[in-house]
Amino acid sequence: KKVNLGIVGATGLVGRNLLKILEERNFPVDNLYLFASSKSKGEKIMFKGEDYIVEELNEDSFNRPIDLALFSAGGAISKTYAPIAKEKGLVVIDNSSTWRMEPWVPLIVPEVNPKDILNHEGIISNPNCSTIQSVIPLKPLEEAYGISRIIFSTYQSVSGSGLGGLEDLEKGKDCPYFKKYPHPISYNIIPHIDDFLDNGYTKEEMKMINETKKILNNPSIKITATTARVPVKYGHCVSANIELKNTFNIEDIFTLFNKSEGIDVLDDPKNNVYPMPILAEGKDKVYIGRIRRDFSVENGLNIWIVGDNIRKGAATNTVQIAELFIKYF
Ligand code: 11C
Repeated sequence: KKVNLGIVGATGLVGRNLLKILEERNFPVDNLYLFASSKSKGEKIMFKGEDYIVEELNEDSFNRPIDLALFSAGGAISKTYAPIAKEKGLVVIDNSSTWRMEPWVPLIVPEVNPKDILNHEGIISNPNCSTIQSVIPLKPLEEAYGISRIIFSTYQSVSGSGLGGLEDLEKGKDCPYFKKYPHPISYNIIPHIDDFLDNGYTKEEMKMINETKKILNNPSIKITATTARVPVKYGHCVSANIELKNTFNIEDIFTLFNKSEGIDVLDDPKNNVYPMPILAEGKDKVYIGRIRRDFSVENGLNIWIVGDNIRKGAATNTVQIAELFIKYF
């Protein structure tokens, strides 16, 4: 079965990776329509050896026989245009945070909760990048032992802010202005991702808390998070401190991760083997290491999780959701 596909935000960092990954995975595209803002109108983008012209997104863009639209153009565009697309009978897979926590919107990581897609009503959300890589190892732990509490601490690369973040990293620390950050990011770490809320947390921290509960379908897990931006181009790192409900042997945790979908264990400290962004860049697996018992609490476990935020954290996960859509509908 071939799909008529629209990409909204085709010229952005995630949009370009979407096209690359659709090609790599030989996604069955029939007609392809590329949309972006007026700035990119008329740009040519090659897909499977053919040039496609980028169109400016407007209210009539979906008056076409498009089956599936992949949105990655920020929250404001998704808020306005995803309902228009849905109204016209398209199914939207949305990368923004706008629709994720709506109870009627499935929030999917294909290795974790693929069947949630069966309940979709026209909009399906792709989770936040640091959430995606974190829930992949949490799912087998939740199934085997139950999880009572998680403390997330993240170290997130500048590509999470798009092309502007990558530009800011190159500006050094003495530049008078930055596109994405309130402080220099080179030679620095900024404990501030997305806007601050009245409760003292950032939106990124609340995304990790709320999205994890939704994807694991367990609102009773206690979760807290601190998220920080680090001067790395690609690849987010997450330290997860986890309290399990039941006792465990550390050897069994290794065995569990080794047989879980989407995970590669890199854990040989004597030989300096552990996951790092430079090892995850360009890959679609999530890398787990520094697996060890937290002796300070009962049934405590520490793990270090690294993933390519643009690929598995965004574009690859979106294409995998599109593949699920083909499988189930
Ligand atoms: C970052 N996690 O690294 C963000 C980017 O809600 O999809 C993705 C924001 C989102 O800045």
